Amino acid sequence: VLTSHLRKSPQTAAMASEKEAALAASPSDDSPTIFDKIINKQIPANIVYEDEHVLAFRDISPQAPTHILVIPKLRNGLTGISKAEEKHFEILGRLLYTAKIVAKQEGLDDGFRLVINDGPSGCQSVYHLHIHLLGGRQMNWPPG
Ligand code: TR5
Repeated sequence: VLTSHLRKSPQTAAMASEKEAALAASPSDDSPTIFDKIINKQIPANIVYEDEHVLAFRDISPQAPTHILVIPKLRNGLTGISKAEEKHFEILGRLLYTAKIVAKQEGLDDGFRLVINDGPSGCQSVYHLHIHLLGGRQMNWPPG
């Protein structure tokens, strides 16, 4: 009874587990991630866009009606945006441009949000650079 008011709503619980996953992930780890298995088609994903350089697929735990991850096929040291160097200029441009193409493909004509989480404080849980494309609902500001 005492704790009933402290029970987590499904949304709060999801946020907590995402944060837990982020804090459990190791930022310095350069080993393969789950995204390599998606790129190599070793595990299934709902792919919405693919070309030679970029892959976009639906997030397994969507935080909006449309929630897609846009990733480079070749990580090339880009475990996160904080690791970006000049050699990544081209792929960074491709990722942003692809996010726009996919937003259009998804019919997000009224607006959308792109997010890059970085490091534990940024709530990053997978250390292979990815842009979150979120849309299909009204976003709020500031983000949590
Ligand atoms: O927290 P950050 O910004 O690192 O984002 C990682 C995202 O990857 C989260 O939104 C997860 O929900 C998502 N994710 C994690 C897995 C996964 C996925 N999206 C699609 N398919 C997935 N598989 C098969 N396995 C995951 N562990």
